[in-house]
Amino acid sequence: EGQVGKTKIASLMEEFDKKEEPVDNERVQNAIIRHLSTTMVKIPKQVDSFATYMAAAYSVRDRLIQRWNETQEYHESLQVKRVYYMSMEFLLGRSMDNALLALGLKKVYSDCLNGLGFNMEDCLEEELNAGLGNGGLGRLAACYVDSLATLDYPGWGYGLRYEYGMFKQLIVDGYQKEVPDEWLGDPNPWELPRPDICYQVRFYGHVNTRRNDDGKEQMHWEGGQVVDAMAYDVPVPGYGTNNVTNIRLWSCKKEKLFDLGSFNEGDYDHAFAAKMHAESLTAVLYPNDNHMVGKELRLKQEFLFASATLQDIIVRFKQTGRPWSDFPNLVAIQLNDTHPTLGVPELQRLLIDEEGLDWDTAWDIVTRTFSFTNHTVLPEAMERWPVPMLEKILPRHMSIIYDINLFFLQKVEKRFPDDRELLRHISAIEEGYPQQVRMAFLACIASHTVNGVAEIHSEIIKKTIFKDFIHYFGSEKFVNKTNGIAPRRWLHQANPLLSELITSVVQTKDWVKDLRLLGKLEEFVGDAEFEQQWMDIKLANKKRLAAYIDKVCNIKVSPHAMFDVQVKRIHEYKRQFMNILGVIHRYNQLKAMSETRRQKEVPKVVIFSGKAASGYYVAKLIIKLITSVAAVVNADESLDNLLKVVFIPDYNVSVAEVIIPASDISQHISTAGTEASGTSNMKFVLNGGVILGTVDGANVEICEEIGEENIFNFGCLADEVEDFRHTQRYRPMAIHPALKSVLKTIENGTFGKPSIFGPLIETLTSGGDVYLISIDFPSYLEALKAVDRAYRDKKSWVARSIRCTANMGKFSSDRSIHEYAREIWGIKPCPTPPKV
Ligand code: B1H
Repeated sequence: EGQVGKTKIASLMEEFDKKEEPVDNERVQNAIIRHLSTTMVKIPKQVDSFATYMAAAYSVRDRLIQRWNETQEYHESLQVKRVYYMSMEFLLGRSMDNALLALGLKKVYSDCLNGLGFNMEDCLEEELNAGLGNGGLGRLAACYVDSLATLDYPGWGYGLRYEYGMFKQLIVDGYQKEVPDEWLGDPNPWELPRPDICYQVRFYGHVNTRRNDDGKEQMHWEGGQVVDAMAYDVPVPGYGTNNVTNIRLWSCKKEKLFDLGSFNEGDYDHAFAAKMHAESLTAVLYPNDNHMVGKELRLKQEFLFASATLQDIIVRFKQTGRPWSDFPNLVAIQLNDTHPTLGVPELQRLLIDEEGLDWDTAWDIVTRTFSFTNHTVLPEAMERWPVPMLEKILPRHMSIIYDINLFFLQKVEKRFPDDRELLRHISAIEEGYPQQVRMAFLACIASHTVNGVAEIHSEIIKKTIFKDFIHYFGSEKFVNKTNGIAPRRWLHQANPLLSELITSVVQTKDWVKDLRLLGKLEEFVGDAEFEQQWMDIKLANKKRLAAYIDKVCNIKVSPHAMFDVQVKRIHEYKRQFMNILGVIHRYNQLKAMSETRRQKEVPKVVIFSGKAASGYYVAKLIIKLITSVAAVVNADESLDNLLKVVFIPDYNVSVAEVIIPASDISQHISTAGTEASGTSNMKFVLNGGVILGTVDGANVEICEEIGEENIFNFGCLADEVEDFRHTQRYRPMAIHPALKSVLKTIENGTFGKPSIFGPLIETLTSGGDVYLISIDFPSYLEALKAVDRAYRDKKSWVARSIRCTANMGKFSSDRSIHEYAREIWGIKPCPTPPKV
C-alpha cells in the first residue's frame, strides 16, 4: 500500500509542477490575499505596503519554486553536463521586479496592487537589497546566472549566505561610517532553506595513514573541529523561458557550544546564551574590493565554501551512477577569481582519501573539471596564504598542495632542465619567511583554461603574472572572455521608459534576449521626433535622480544641468581623487570668470557614489575630500548654480539602477592597465550615457564598438605606465601648474583644515604618485573641456547618445555566457519544456 501511495504522490506532484496557476487578475489577487492572511498572518487593519509586498513576493515565489523543481528534475533526468559557477560573492540586489519581468507578470501585478490600493513602485521599494558582494566581481556573478537561466544553460551558482552583506554607508560629518547590513532582518522570500542538505566541514586536526583493504596506503584527515554547512537555494528565473536556475548558498550553523552540563541542571538561559554567542563562519562578508586581507576567518570561509560545494557536487554526481571518468563530462567548475581555489585540493582529497582513487586518476579529473577567471592584476589583491596557517587549519590540503606543486615542478624541470630561476618563479609556493601559497598559480596549474575579463586585461596577464606559465603550457590555455551585463536588469528593468521606446522602434521585444537587435536604433539618428523622445526620457530619468538626491542628500540639483557621474568602489587606482581635483580646478576657474564669460558655461552636477573598504584610510580620505568640496561649492552662491557636487551615500545595486539611466557622462578613469574590465562602463553606455575614460579595461572594446568619435579618451597608455612610474618616483615634484594650484587651494584651507588632507596629498608627492595622477591631469582637463564643448551641441550629443546604445550588443552577458559555454565549459542549452 505504501508503494502505491508513493507512486500516486509522485505522479500527482509531477502533474502539479507541470501546471501553473493561470495568470489573471482574480487569481493573482487571491494569491496575494491568501499569503497576507496565511504566510504573513495579517488581519485587515494590519495590512501595509510592506506586508503587501511580502505577500506578492510569496505568490511569485510559488511560481518560481514550481519551475525550479521542474528545471532541476528535467536536467537531472537527461543527465546533462552542468556548470557550477563558484563565487564568494553574488551581488543580487532586489529580486521582485526582475522576477515579475522574467515571468511576464509585471502588468498583472501592477493592476492587482492598484486594485488593492497600493502602487507597484512603493511595494518594490520595500524589498531589501541582497548585498552579498563588494562590487563588479560579485555583480558579474549575478548577471552571469541571469544569462545562464535566460539562455537555458544547465548551471548553478554556488556561494555563501552571509548574515551581514556589504555594510551600509552613512556619511557623518563628511566621513564614511559603516553600519551592519541587516538584510535578513525581515524574512527573505527569495531563499529556500534546505535543512536536509547539510555537510560537515572540518578544520584543524591531523592526518593519519592507514592501509585500505587492498593493502594500499591511504591518508585520513581526522579530529579537529567540525561545523555544519546548510544549503539555502535562491531561484533565478530566466527571462521568457520556463527555466529557473539555482544559486546554492551555504550557511554555517552556529558552532555547537551547547553547554550540556548547565542545560541539564536547568540553567537553560546560560546554555542557550553560549550557543547564541558563538560566531558563525558565514556571519559577514569581507568588504574589500581588489584587496586581500590574510585573516584566518576568511581562509575558513573559503574552505567552508569549497568543501560544502564539492561534497554537494559529488553527491549529485554519484546519483547518476556513472563512472568517475565521466565526472568532467557532467561537471564543469568555474572559479570566480582565486577565492574558491581551495576547491582544487578539496576535490583531489575527496577523490583519493574518501573515494579511493589513485593520485593520477584523481588529478586528471580535477584538471579536466576546473577553469579559472582572473579579475585583477593589482599586487595587493593577489591571494597568498602563509604555509603555517594552512598547515594548522587544513593540514591535509597543505600536503596535497605540496604534492600538486612538486609534480608540476618535476614536469617543468623535465622540459627546462637546470633552470632554477624558472622553477623559483613558477612555483605555487613562494619562498620567504613564512613561505606563502600563491593561489593564482595553484588555480592556474589545476585549470584547463584561464581567462581574463577584457581583451587588454587578458593580454596583460599573459605578459605579467602568467608569463612563465605560457612558457610551459603554451598560450592556448589562456583566453579572453570579455565581461558582459544583463540587459534585463540594466536596461529593461532600470530604464522602463527607454526600454519601451526601444521596443516601439525595433518593433520587437526580442532585444531583451538578443541585444544586437539594438543596432536598428542607428536608423533613427537624425529622426527629429525620435531624438526628442530620446532626450525627454533622459530628462525624466534625471528628474527621478534629482528627486532621489533631494531626498537622501537634501541638495537641489537642476535636471537641466549636465550630470557627470562617477560611481564605483572608492580606490586610488580608480582615481576618484583625480576627479575631485578636476572639480576644484573647475571651481577656481568659475570663480575667476567674468559674469559674461560665465553665462556661456555648461551647468554641471558632479555626482559621486561608492564605498571605501573599512580599513582603507586613503580611500576614506578621498570621500572626506569630496564631501568637503561639495559643502563649499554647493554653498557658494556666486557660481550661479553652474556647479554642484553630490556624494550619494550607500551605493548599491538599487541605487545604481536609479543613477545609471540618468547620466549624461560617466567617468571610468583608472590608470591604464589597472582596471581589469569595469562593467558599469557598459551599463552607462547601454543607457545612452557617454564615457569619459582612460584606455583601460573594457573601455577599449566599447570604443571599438561605438566608434572613437563617441567616447572621450585621455591619458597615458598601459604600456607607458611602467616607465612613467619609474620617472615619477624619482621626480615626484614634476607637477603641472594647474595641479599645483589645485593642491594649493586645498592647502590654504578652502575646504577645511588642510592637515586633514595631508596624507592624501602626500600620495602624489612623497608617495611617488603610483597611479600617475600628475601625469594624466593635464590631458584629463583637456578631455573635460572637450566634453563641455560637445555637450553644448545638443543635436550631435543626442545622436552620439543613440549611437552609444545602438552599438552595445556585444556587451550583453548573454554573449559572454555563450562564449564560456562553448569554449570553456562544453555545455549546451537545455530548455525545460513549456507549461501545458
Ligand atoms: C575585481 C576583485 C576582487 N577584481 C578581491 N578583483 C576581493 C578582488 O574580497 N576580495 O578579496 C574582491 C574583489 N574585483 C573586479 O572584477 C575588477 O576590478 C573589475 O575591473 C572587473 O570588471 C570586475 C569583474 O570582472
